[in-house]
Amino acid sequence: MIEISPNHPRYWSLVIRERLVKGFEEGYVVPQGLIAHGRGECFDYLLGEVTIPPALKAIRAAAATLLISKYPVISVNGNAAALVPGEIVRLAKLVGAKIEVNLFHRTRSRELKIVEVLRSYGADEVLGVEGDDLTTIPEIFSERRKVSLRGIYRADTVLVPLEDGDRAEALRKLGKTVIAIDLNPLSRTSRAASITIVDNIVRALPKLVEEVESLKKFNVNELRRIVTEYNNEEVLKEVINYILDRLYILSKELRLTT
Ligand code: PTJ
Repeated sequence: MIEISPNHPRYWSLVIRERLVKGFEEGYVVPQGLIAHGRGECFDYLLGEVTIPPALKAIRAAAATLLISKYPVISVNGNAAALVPGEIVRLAKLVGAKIEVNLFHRTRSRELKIVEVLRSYGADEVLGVEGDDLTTIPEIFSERRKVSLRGIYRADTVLVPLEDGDRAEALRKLGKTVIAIDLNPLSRTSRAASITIVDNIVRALPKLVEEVESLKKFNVNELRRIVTEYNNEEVLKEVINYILDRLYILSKELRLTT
């Protein structure tokens, strides 16, 4: 790992990259995960690298959904394990969710390393690893189809940070509520999910934890109302309009520095 000065104008962005590179060097982030992060960074630039108001709406709906779910599961891949392991464990404990490793590029060695990372942050149990009772969801056309009978298979709500497309659609078809975190508001995952948080996972997960903590005092009817009033299509349109407005303003203000 390189030493990054906190005075560097892109300090946080570089720190986040280093977390992924460390995960890659330790063998649980795939090279494709580094490419996926680059795509995410590009969208994050368009958002201004902040959590925008439509994302806050989605975070609130996601928190309420997790609190009223009977069997929530948090799905974890290599990038999520590298970027937000502590927040995943904290959120799981707060809402009583199971944590399941579910990989697109599945290998036994990666699974075990991700379990080890999550355990080092306090996870008691991590599902989805070979040896656990796994089954297959035939509607999913990738290694992600292997899921735990005590996890994603049984879940009423699945949180899927950093997806790759077909799974969100398949999980919806199976009647599950899908909460996605994806910086790309145009992705298939974003459009297929029940609730899409268009934000960087490193900002979204701590905010989701905070929101769960503050909504915990709400009763079930109040939480249900937050969920029913939420409209994902509208929120995705708001995100796109936010980006359009921002680009329009930037196009007027742009000055080249010398
Ligand atoms: O660990 P594995 O084997 O399960 O593989 C994980 C990757 C990420 C390689 C796999 O899921 C994949 O190929 O994903 P995609 O199809 O590249 O999709 C990743 C999505 O996440 C893209 O829409 C990115 O814009 C978005 N993204 C990338 N980094 C972040 C992000 N969204 C939120 N926060 C990020 N930090």
